[in-house]
Amino acid sequence: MTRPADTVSESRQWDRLMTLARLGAIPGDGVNRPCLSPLDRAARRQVIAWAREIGAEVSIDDAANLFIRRAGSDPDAAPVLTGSHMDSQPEGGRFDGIYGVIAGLEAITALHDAGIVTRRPIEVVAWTNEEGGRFAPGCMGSMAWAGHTPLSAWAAVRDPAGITFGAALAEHLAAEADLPRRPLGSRPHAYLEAHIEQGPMLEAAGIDVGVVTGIQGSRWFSVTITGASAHAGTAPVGTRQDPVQDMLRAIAALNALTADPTDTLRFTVGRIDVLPNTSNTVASQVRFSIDLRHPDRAILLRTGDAIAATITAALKTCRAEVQEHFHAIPVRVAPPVVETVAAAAIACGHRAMRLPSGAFHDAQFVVPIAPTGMLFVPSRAGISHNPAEYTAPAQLAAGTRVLAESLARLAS
Ligand code: HGY
Ligand code: MN
Ligand code: MN
Repeated sequence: MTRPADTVSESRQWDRLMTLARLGAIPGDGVNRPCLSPLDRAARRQVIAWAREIGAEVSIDDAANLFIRRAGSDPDAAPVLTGSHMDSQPEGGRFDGIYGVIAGLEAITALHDAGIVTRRPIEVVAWTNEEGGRFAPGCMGSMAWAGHTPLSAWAAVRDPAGITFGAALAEHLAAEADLPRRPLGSRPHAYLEAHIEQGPMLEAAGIDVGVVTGIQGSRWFSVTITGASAHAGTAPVGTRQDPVQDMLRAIAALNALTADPTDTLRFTVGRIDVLPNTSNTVASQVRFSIDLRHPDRAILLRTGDAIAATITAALKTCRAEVQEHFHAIPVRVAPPVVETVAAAAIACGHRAMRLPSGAFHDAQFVVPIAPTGMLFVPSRAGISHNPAEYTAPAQLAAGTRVLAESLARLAS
């Protein structure tokens, strides 16, 4: 009897990933494909075309989450959901997110080719704006779908060009008005997301498939420090209200707050905007981002809740405003899905290891809705959010074979 894994095609999957990598290609084999952009829509149209080749139904919801549904023998059964995201970081790689969507498509294509009809329908989802690179925060599509945060909460969020999320979403939904619309939110039987590890553990262990046991928590803050612009030549340093200098004091204090000899806590300032951003004017205002992560909820809460006071105490001449705009608590992955993936890996003849996820994922927001799991494939040198991100075709195919086997088990 043909097993789902037998008809997974390494070359078809690789060719599809490379076709999509050309939509937003940047030097160094990277990709810049912002969410809700014309490039994002072109990539979605290509995936829709591939989906329709096997008779899958396509639909979108009010958050523009894209769903590809392969029918099961019981149309009323709750579907098994898989997928990931198609948007990338501004200097992203060819595999972050898109691998999970293409792997899900490859898995249902393999089932189609094998003539296997599962009892439950299987749906492949492409979540809107997982990265948060264009519109912060990330995971807007999955948070709206899960009822975690209403879409309206982000309508006024602006991208670097000043376009609001609300306007970009409206434009996108108009461009995809030909696609059937489905209600926002559903209750799948289970959710399983395939993703690159974005870390070094699988490669270091020489193992091809990771069974994710948990996803650490992430909190994003936006800090605005306001001073007073002044002439760089005439304003005495002693009388300045210079937000750049106070930002340095604040970041030094935050480094002390987040210092961790075990190197478990993650504190990152990745974005700094200076106004008016000219060399001969003392800045009037500085805005910077904070990305804080930890697997332990208590530590994440305690450290994150101390950020505002730490900044205020560090400032000398300016005032600060701190806003939290992303709060993803650490989650453990459901044992039934973990066990299914571990058993599927054995059935496919692949060694698997259990490991936590340092990156956040849409799966984090599906956890309260349905039994949720993730499987990882290795990242070369652990590199991600970087054009050099790479996973070999055979490793991607190994992950997809385990995904196909897992989905078939969950859907039967
Ligand atoms: O930032 C993250 O953890 C994810 O890769 N977007
Ligand atoms: Mn990702
Ligand atoms: Mn990412």
